[in-house]
Amino acid sequence: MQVKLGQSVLEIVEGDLTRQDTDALVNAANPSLRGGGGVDGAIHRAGGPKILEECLQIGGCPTGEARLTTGGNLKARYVIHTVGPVYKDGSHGEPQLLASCYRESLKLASAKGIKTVAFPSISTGAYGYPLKEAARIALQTVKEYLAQHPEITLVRFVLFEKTAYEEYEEALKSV
Ligand code: AR6
Repeated sequence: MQVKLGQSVLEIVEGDLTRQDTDALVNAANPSLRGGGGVDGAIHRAGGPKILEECLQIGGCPTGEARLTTGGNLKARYVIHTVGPVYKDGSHGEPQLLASCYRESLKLASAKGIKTVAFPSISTGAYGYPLKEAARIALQTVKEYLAQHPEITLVRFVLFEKTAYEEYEEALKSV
């Protein structure tokens, strides 16, 4: 499913993030930037040791912020590592921090001349963010950014599971 927002495209697909051919992939990392499971593990496995080397040089990333490395062996030239919030009950700044992940990732992309970006569903795996709410925040935040930043021509959400795709589809209809 795809929507046109001004000159940019916002789309959702079901699939594996690591296989995308966008200029950049966004990683759902943790503050250490030392790798982990889920998307993070998949990106480091597919991208090879160069990405971890660069991450260790950077040294870490606070929740809600983003850092850039090259894409190693991935098709994507860059990986933008962002750290989503661990979900407690929604009243510990989680919505603001999650929105910040998407915004800060796109700001890095704009600054680096990256035009096409693929995101996973940040925080909805190991970090436990409820999918419906996370989907709404993700799509709303990206939509607002694209309205102001036509230099980003494509944002693609790559959902690993059918249930996640369906939640994003519902959310995309309403944002
Ligand atoms: N492509 C697209 N989506 C994927 C893939 C993939 N290859 N693999 C998993 N997902 P998670 P988080 C989905 O746990 O919740 C790591 O250990 C998955 O189904 O990867 O932000 C980090 O190091 C889920 O919907 O990220 C951190 O410690 C979504 O991606 C922690 O997990 C996010 O799940 C971050 O947790």
